[in-house]
Amino acid sequence: MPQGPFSEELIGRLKSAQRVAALTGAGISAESGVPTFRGQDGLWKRFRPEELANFDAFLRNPSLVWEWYQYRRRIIREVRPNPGHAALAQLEGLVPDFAVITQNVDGLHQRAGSRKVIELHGNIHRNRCIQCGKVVEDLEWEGDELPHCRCGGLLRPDVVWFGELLPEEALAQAYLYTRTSDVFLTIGTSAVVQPAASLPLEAKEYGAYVVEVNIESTPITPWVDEHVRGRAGELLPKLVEALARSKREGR
Ligand code: BJW
Ligand code: ZN
Repeated sequence: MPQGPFSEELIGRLKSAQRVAALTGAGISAESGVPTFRGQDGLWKRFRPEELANFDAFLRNPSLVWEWYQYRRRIIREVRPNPGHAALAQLEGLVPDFAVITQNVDGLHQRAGSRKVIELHGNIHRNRCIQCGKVVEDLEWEGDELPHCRCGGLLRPDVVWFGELLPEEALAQAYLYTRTSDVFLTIGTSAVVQPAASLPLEAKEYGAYVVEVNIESTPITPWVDEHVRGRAGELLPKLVEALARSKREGR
């Protein structure tokens, strides 16, 4: 009989796994108070993320896009990692090789103690020059003037917008973990933004046991091995506890 919301099958597979990966999306940070992109929560001043998170929108109206990022940075600076982030940090200590592959730019996995974090969409705390590419961290900027690089180029957040390539090294690491993991968790993502959305399906093709944790169904729900419905911050600590207990009891 399953002890809690996750199957015995999953606990058994996690116990014998050599490598495990967890793909995370905005849903895992929702319980920290970071708004998600889509759904009810997803609108900022009536703009959809697709209208702001692209280079053309930035060139057309850099002030608007900067305002959106400064608004989000303020939120992220004030929130804390939640029990969902903490559980994944603990999971890293319970399996031989574990990586978080995150679409989030908020840095909350690192703040919760996860060490192997693959950031697919960059990091909101960094900026880069659109002219020379120089990376500028921890920019203290609140003024009316847009922030510029020493070379005169406009600075932009060092994140990945629609139509842009994902960072090569991060993507390579993500595919490595996707193709070699015994268990693949997909947590709090709507699974609509490519190429991240196709990683769980690719993991399955390569033989992983794929488990989705989400408060609702997504386009990949019919294809996963196990869909566990609910909040990541409530479910993931239960998963870690069940695995730790099973390891203690040597079952
Ligand atoms: C909970 C919860 C709780 C809530 N517990 N769950 C192939 C086919 C079609 C299109 C494309 C394709 N390949 C590429 C594209 C184009 C495009 C794309 O995918 N478009 C689709 C939307 C159609 N992709 C790209 O452009 C990517 N680049 C690329 O592929 O380059 C190659 C290329 C270039 C040119 C042409 C073709 C190919 C880049 C994508 C970059 C995405 N960037 C953003 C912004 C990042 C910076 C920032 O943060 O500002 O990334 S957009 C935004 O969406 C952000 C997120 O990381 C990403 C995903 O969102 P996520 O995390 O899933 O959040 P939500 O809000 O959608 O969902 C939250 C979920 O949580 C929900 O399911 C809730 O139910 C759940 N939830 N509370 C558990 N407590
Ligand atoms: Zn520059």
